[in-house]
Amino acid sequence: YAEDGSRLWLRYTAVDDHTARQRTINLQHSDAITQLAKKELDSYWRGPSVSMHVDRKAAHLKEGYQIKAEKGRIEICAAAPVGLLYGAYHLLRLQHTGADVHSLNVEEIPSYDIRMLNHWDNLDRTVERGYAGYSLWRWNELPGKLSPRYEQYARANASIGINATVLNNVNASPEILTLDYILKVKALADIFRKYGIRVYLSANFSSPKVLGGLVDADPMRKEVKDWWKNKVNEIYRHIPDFGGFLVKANSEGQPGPQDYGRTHADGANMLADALRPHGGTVMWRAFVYNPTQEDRAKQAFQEFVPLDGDFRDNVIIQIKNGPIDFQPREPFTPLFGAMRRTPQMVEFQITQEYLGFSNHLVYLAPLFKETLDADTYCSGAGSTVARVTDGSIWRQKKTAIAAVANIGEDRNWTGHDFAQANWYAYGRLAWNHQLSASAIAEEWIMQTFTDSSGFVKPVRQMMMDSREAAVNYMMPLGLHHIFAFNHHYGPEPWGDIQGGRPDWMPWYYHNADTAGIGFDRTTNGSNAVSQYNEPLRSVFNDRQTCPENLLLWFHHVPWDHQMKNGRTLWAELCNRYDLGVQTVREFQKVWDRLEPFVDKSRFEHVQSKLKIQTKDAVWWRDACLLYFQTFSQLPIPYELERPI
Ligand code: GCW
Repeated sequence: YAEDGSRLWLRYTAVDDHTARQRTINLQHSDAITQLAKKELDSYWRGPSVSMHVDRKAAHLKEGYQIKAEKGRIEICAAAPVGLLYGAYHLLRLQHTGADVHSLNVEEIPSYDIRMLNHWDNLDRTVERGYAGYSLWRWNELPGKLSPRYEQYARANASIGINATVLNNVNASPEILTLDYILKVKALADIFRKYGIRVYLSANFSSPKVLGGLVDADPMRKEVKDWWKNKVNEIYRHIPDFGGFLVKANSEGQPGPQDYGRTHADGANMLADALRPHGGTVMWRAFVYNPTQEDRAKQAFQEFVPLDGDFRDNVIIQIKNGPIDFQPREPFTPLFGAMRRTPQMVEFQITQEYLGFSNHLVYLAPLFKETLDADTYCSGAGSTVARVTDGSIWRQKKTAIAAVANIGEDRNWTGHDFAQANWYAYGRLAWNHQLSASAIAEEWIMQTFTDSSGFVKPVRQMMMDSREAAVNYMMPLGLHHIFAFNHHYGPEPWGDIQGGRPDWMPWYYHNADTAGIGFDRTTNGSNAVSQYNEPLRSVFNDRQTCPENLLLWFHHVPWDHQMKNGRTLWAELCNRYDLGVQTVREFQKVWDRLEPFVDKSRFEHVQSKLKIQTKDAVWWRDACLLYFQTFSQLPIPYELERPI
């Protein structure tokens, strides 16, 4: 059949009867999930016999597993059936990546309890910031007709350990909570359950008013609380393992508790109380800002830190990795580690809203790792964002991590074949945040394309270089948010004249003038540096010690400032932009040489996407440099390719 990328990284080949007779797959349980684990191994496992058992005493494994290979047999042990399923997928991954499966001694315990995808899918099947076609969820056909892709989706997620999904956009339509939709959601939940996946929903805070006809949605009023309790009970009657709610409140025009003079904690706690008897969780987002604020980067911290200790223990504050909005590079959000008595989780974005949509090859694991490994110093050195959120610094009842999905109805799920790697990498890091970006890339390539080293090595290198390349041709040295106002695809550092909102004017972020460029967030500027713990505060505050890849995030820097490599800021800016372009041109050459390793259809797909990426990189470089040059009044160095 035509290769269309639809099989993702799940390209197992079925074993023949002879192989199947050579080994057995034994179970000590017969629940649906364990049966599924057996079915996967029966169909695809070509190694020694496997026996699987659940050991309730092994509770420390959580949803993890142990795999031991001894005397020609493999044993998988887990505390729960889903651990066996994950163990089975791990074996298949090892088989596919050429590991020696005859001597294994593996223990894997997931880094986070809840490993979640957030879909920004609307009920009309458009996807906010989605670049892979319409939503997978065919609401008009549900619950009667079930697309085969629901199960394929669940299997792909289970194979990398994802166990939770929020089906609808955080800009939530209240309608999702009507009985009609609850029954549609139930149909999906029934499929996903077999794969260990729980369903969550984004809730619109005004639902009691819009759906229930109440006069308001004030979280302190009894009628409102009762409405939510009844609604939650209704959901659990149909979906007994419903996960809970994700809420975007008082942000970008969404309703919330502040509409009634209440706090985020008042709002979150009301929902948490309704969910508590059923074991449900509230993910309350910290992505809040007010367009007139002097520095948007400071606002989440300002609003949430004073509420520390006020939230119920089944509320988790969901915080974007950076303080602005999924930019190509941001420092970590200083809210991480700033609330000792409030569970926190990271929200990443897999969909490439600010990274060239599904046109640019940008491997995101290095970006994810940069945040997870960032040291907050909240409890001394080594207090990384990963450790702040995984419960190892401060205990949390449940730990979680989320990312905005890049999945749609496209045959290859994600638009760009290489964007599948970002879904994969997110899942693997949610399972184990210690894995390296490069190791994940390698296992993804081997499973998705081929294990020939002539292919794996150059492709891994290209993936590993790709995020920095995008930073270079879009926003090097700490520049941020100079995107076109509406669509966020191309450059618009000159600003959208009709846009109106001051914080959406790109010059607000880059502040270029004849003296220099960059956003002064030092103690002399917006003082956002003060939200970071020492030593970061001082390191960021001083132009000489601030990491150069964040220089213009924290400083307004003169054009003739001398960089560590001896170039002036202007020359280095030109150099970076051009380097970004040249790197993507190299990607084209690398890919062209790999034609013999790849099927025609995926080869050509990626080849044409790389053409677009190169063209866009040139566009970014030329637009930004020619615009910034009107302030710097300096020539673009002759050794670089010159804007046309
Ligand atoms: O990144 C921005 C997007 C909005 C999005 C918002 C959010 C869902 O531009 O489209 O809305 O963030 O995260 O809430």
